[in-house]
Amino acid sequence: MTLLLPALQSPTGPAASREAVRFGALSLSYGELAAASTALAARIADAGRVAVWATPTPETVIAVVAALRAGVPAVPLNPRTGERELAHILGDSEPTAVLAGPDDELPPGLEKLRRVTVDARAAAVPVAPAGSPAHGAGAAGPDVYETGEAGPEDPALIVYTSGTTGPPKGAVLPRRAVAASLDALEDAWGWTGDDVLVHALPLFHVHGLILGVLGPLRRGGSVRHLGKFSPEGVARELGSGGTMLFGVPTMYHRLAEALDGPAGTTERDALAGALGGARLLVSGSAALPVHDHERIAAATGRRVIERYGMTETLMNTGIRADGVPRPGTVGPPLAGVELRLAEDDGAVLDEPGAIGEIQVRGPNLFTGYLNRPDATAAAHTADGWFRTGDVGTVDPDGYVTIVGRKATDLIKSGGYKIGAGEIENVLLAHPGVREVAVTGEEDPDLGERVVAWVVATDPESPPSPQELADRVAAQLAPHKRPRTVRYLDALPRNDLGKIMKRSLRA
Ligand code: MCA
Ligand code: AMP
Repeated sequence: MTLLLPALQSPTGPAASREAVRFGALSLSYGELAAASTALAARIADAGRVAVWATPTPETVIAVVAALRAGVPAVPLNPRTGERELAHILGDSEPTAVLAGPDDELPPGLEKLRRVTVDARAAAVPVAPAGSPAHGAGAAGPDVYETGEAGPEDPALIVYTSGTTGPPKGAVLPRRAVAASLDALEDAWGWTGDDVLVHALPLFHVHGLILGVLGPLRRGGSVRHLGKFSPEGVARELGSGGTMLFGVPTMYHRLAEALDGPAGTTERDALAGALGGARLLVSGSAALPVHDHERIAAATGRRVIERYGMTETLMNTGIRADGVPRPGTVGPPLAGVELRLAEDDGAVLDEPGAIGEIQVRGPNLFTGYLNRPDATAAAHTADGWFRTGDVGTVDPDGYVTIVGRKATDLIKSGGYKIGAGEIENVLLAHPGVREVAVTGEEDPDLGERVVAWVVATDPESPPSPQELADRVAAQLAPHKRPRTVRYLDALPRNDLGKIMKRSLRA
């Protein structure tokens, strides 16, 4: 079969000494990453399925690459996942081992698993000259892993994603989808091994892990991860060799804010210069407001381009590097992706200007939700198209604009998808909460912010916003915590007793 990561197969000479990943002061060459992942692949070859404690570190890169090269499906875990969500993910995906760094403190839920320690410091040895049998270049050996054990339909990764109700579902992403989506982006963006990608995205979602790490590695290029997002970090890395920046709209909003200061301050000018000098600034995971598009273009002379994806589909559309950037749109379908609009009753819409649900088909799609044939079936039409739940229009030249989303119970905050139902379930379990409804409210920084509307058991002493936020952070994840709590005497309900969330928002 075609290799997922050919540049890591048996790199020698200059290909082996090329930088693959850099996290702060720690850098791994292709030779070092090949050697470390080959050694780790051997240790997990019989693991069945592995969990990866996906901190923003080179250890996560080694772990995921090793799993891919061994043909072992990997489940990336958000290291901040709370108790309840972690228990669900482990129970559902049943990994036999967890791959983690030497200093990671793992929560009790993971103690039952075999711990496999990944140490990037031990991997980052000087690269030996070409032909030498020692470290780096030579140590990977000839075609030891990724040699046909795993086929294109075999799962590469299982990535958990929230729905409107219930706990997150594991999207099973086959090797074929990862390869197809990354190659479509190569075509759209002229993405090559000479590119140096800069980002600060978490490594447990598609954006940061598949696009942000496997993307550069598939091309034989490099990625520099900032560890934590900051405009200074972006300026530093783009100003010293970075060619592309990937981020969520919240990050671009923060860059736009940093650029808003008066010209002439050193930091602001360094940032404007670094962004202006990049080959490609790409935003995704949520809509980037036109105002932020314009502020960045005005300050840097460079346009941010958007691409539209989803955990289940990987990338669907994108503005091409050689295309016309049009703020507010997400560009035409990528190579190999079929896209159509449909009505609620399934009727396909093809008249100009029609608004409908975006449905997609192509080699970029997942194979299904783990252990959830019901949910997998519900997400597809009878004729095999995936229902994204996003509502959009298609211009005559094929450019897609997303105008909304079918489900009101999904919130996109900071680029994270969050289900209202999962938060409501956690808050309802608090003895001080009698009733609760969770909604998303517009937020200039996060896009949407999680808001909890609470009817307290004892209105005289309701649980504090902090207490409720902490509870959600501890049970689910910090990014799901309500940022605003509003107290009510009763929730608005219709005649059938259903909570009317739209009137709450109004
Ligand atoms: C605050 N914190 C808490 C609490 N309150 N921790 C525990 N309990 C609490 N009550 C901590 C947080 O852990 C964090 O710690 C710090 O306070 C700030 O957290 P937060 O407010 O959540 O951070 P933020 O500033 O709002 O983060 C903005 C962000 C982030 C950096 C833009 O939202 C982000 O990384 N988003 C990326 C999401 C993403 O990659 N989505 C892709 C999925 P500390 O200070 O130590 O950090 S979509 C996808 O993959 C599809 C395919 C696509 O199209 O891309
Ligand atoms: P997730 O389920 O976390 O993978 O998020 C996927 C969702 O993010 C999509 O269904 C869209 O609603 C949204 N999304 C991703 N990229 C964009 C974009 N460029 N513009 C608007 N929404 C986007």
